[in-house]
Amino acid sequence: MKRESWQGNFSSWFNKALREADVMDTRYPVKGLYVWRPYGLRLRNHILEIIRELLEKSGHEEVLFPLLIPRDIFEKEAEHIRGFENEVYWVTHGGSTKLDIPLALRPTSETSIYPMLKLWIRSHADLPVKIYQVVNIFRYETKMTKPLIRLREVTTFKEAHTAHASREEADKQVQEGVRIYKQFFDRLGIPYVITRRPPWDTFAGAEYSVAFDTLAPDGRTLQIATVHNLGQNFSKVYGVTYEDLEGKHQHVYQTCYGISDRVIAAVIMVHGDDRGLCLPPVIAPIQVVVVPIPYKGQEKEVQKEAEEVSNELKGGMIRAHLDDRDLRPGDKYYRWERRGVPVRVEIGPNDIKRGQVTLVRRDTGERMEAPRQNLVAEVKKLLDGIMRNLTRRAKEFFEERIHEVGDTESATRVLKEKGGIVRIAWCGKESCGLKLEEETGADVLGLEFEGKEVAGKCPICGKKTKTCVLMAKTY
Ligand code: P5A
Ligand code: ZN
Repeated sequence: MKRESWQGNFSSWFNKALREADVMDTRYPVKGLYVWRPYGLRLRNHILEIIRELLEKSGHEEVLFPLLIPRDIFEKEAEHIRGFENEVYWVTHGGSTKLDIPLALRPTSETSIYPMLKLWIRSHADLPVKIYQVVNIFRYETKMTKPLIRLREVTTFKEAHTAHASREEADKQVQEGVRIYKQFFDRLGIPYVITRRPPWDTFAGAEYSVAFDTLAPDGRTLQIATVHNLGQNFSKVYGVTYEDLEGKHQHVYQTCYGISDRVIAAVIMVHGDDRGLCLPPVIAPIQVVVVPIPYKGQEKEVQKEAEEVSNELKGGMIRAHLDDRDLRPGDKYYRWERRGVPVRVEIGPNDIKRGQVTLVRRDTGERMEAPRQNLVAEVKKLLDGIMRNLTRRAKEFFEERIHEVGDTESATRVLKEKGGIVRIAWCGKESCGLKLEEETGADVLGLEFEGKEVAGKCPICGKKTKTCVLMAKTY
């Protein structure tokens, strides 16, 4: 399937794709807030199932904290509040009564969770704590808002928070967080780079931040996950301590990591094409749509066969849907294509006569005939093949857009002409990093998390260096 308009004007492609697939309604009358429609919400929930599974499997327990945070508690950690003060919505009144202490709508939950951790953690035996929640958060974003990508109400904020007895354990936890997100994005076929963010782009209150970025079709990067090492910054402020083996009170070491609706945006934009969504079978709300092609006089027979096929697929644990509405088959094809359903099964009188069905792949448009017997196994094989193809196609697109460059001029040119990500030497000095950004008009994503050492020269100061940064135009 063609990917021309997909690449040409990403913003308009994205909005149209969301609308035509009934994922979201963007007409809600508050800026930065959008409505999930049933099909979109099912897609969202399938994605959540995967991250929940990965978190539970690695020992994280789900919790649920309140939305409101009292101002005095919210404002305790100085760096954190500095990072968020311009983004917080405040509740100041209950009815017409002014509240004694204004309440913040959480922009993230460190400051609501950690005072409670203080109460929960007593001794070293209570550690580590590994919890997560899936909640909405509010951020008064001032950059242009965009459905799923830059929201003022993030509706799908999955945040994990952990507490440990030592710095080493917290460092290890960062690695586990990274591993979990790798598995998550691999399952969705989303390609990524992982970088350690530079100091000026570290999460407010963290010692360091590791981030995942993927690529939009227009060549800009989108940050889709972050993992932060908080050190003892928060535990000191909120008094989160444990008694060690010698009976001494120590502050815990903490990490937190989060993803948002942006991963849903990533699934949609990374795999889509000119006909709209093209969903990975693992998370497609409907994996197979069955469309009867009735001919005069044989409507009953065709309908019966289509019902049987649909039920058989469902019995085989495939998310099948029978579309037997009174519409022309062509209209149905169109509609299910926009919604990204991976496989369409067509059943007409000829198929019945020959003991077969016709299968059509959403990703390639290919039509094929399959024997009616063993249909479940055949369709499962096809769904696996589609998943592999989507993953391969996305990876290819991504890797073609990572460029090695030697100086800021070629960085600027390559980013302008080809988009994507450039890898460029950097001595590690903040002033050189900021200068790199200034001279290229792009952002430093950071040092590659598991990057190889190179022999290079910082293009700003000329100093020899073994490290590279990744840079890109970002969303
Ligand atoms: C980690 C979880 C945090 O808030 N606290 C708990 C830490 N990190 S973060 O980087 O600020 O956010 C985590 C991820 O959420 C996405 N994100 C957003 N998505 C949509 N709209 C927004 N306004 C928005 N802000 C952040 C990013 O993917 C980010 O990496
Ligand atoms: Zn330098």
